Amino acid sequence: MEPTPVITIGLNVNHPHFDYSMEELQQLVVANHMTSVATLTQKLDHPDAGTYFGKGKLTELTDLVNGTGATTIVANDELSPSQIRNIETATSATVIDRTGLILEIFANRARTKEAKLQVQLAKLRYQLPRLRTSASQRLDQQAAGGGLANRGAGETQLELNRRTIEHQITHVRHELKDLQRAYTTQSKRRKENQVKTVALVGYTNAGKSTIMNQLVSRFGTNEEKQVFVKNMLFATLDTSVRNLELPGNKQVLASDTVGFVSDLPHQLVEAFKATLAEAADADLLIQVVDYSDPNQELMMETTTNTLKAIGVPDLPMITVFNKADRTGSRFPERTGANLIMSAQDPASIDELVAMISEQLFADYVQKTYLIPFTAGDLVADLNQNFDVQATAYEASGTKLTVALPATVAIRYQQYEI
Ligand SMILES: Nc1nc2c(ncn2[C@@H]2O[C@H](COP(=O)(O)OP(=O)(O)OP(=O)(O)O)[C@@H](O)[C@H]2O)c(=O)[nH]1
Ligand SMILES: [Mg+2]
Repeated sequence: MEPTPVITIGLNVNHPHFDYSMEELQQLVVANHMTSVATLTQKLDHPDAGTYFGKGKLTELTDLVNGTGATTIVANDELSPSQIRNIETATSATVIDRTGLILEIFANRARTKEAKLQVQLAKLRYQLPRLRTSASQRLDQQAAGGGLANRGAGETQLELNRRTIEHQITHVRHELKDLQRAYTTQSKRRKENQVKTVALVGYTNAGKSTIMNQLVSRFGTNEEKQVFVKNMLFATLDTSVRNLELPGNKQVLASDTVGFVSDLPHQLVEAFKATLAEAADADLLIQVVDYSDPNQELMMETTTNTLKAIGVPDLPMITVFNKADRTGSRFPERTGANLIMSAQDPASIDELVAMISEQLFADYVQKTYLIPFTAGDLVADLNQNFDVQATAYEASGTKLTVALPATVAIRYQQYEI
C-alpha cells in the first residue's frame, strides 16, 4: 500500500529547536505510513486561538491542499478541537495533530495486551476533552425543529458519550492494574534472587534493540529470542527482558525499552511509566545515543527529561555513543562511563560488556572456602550462581575459590579459609 500523502504544518512560537522538531515530525509521519508532500510553517508570537495559523497562512494552506491534492494535514503541535474543526472547514482536508499522530503510531504498533491497553487508555484520555456532538447528531436536532429542548437533547448525548468514555477508562485502568500486579511480583522475585538488571534506554532509533540482539546472540541463555529492529521511529513499544550470562558466570537481566521522542504527549507519559517500570527498577541504565545524528545533544536532553517525567530515579548510567561506524571516529573508545561504539562491531560489544560487568559487580569479592562433604548442596549452589575459579577435593571437603557479592559472602563466612 502506498503511503498517504500529507501536508505537514508547524508554528514557530519562539521554539528554540523548531527545525529539529519539524524534522522529527517528518519521521513521525513516515512511521505512520504517510509521506509529506509539502510543508508550511509560520513564525508567530502565539498560535491563533481559532485557526492556529494566521488568516493569510490559512489561505496559503488551502491553496496548497488544492495544488497537491493531499487530503490530510499534520500539525506539529497539539491543537484544540476548535482549531482542528476550523482548519478542516477552511481547507476541506482532515487534520491530525502531533499527539493524535503519535497515538496512531502506538496504536498500530502495540502487540502485547499491556501495550494495547496502555495505548487505548491514552487514546481515551485524548478523546475525553475533545468530545463534541457529531455532525449527524446536530442534523438530527435541526431536523427536529431546533429550540431549547433539542439543545438539551444534544447535551444529553454528549454527556452520555462522556460517561461511556469515563467508564471505559475505569475498566482499562483495572485491567492494567491486574497485569501490573503480576509484573511487580515477578520483579520482586528477581530482587530477592539478587539478579542484577540493566535497562537500555534512549531516543527512538538510536540502536537499543540492535545492541540487545548482539548481547543476546553472544551471551543469551536458553536460546533467548531476538527482538525486533527496524530503521524507523518507535520500532519497539514493549519492554522485553532477556537473561544474559556474562563472562565469569555473571547473571544479568537486560531489558530493551520503548524509545523516546520530544514533546511526548502527556497522555502517553503514564503509559511509558508502566512500560518503563523495568528501567526504574534497574541497577544500571545504558543510555544509547545515535552518535551519527547531528541532533544527538537534543536527543540526550529529551531522554533525560523523559526519564525524569516518568519518575525514573537517578541510577548509575553508562552512555553509549552508537553508530560510530558512520562517523569516522575511532571505536570502541571509552572515557569514564562513556563509550563510543558500533553495535555491528564485536569488539565494541566486548567493551560494553566489560563496562557493565565492572559497574554491576563492583561489590564482588574473591573468597576461598572449604565446604564439608555434608554440606554438598552449597557447592552446587555456588557453582550454579557464581564464578567458581578453582575447585579442589580435600580430605575434609571441597575447596572452592569463587567471586561473589560481598553481601552473599557473609552467608558462607563460616567456611572461609
Ligand atoms: N550503521 C549502524 N547502524 C545501526 C547501529 N545500531 C543500530 N543501527 C541501525 O539503526 C536502526 C535502528 O535500530 P534499532 O535497534 O531498531 O533502534 P532502537 O533504539 O531500538 O529504536 P526504537 O525501538 O524505535 O526506539 C536500524 O536500522 C539498525 O540497523 C550501528 O551501530 N551502526
Ligand atoms: Mg527498539
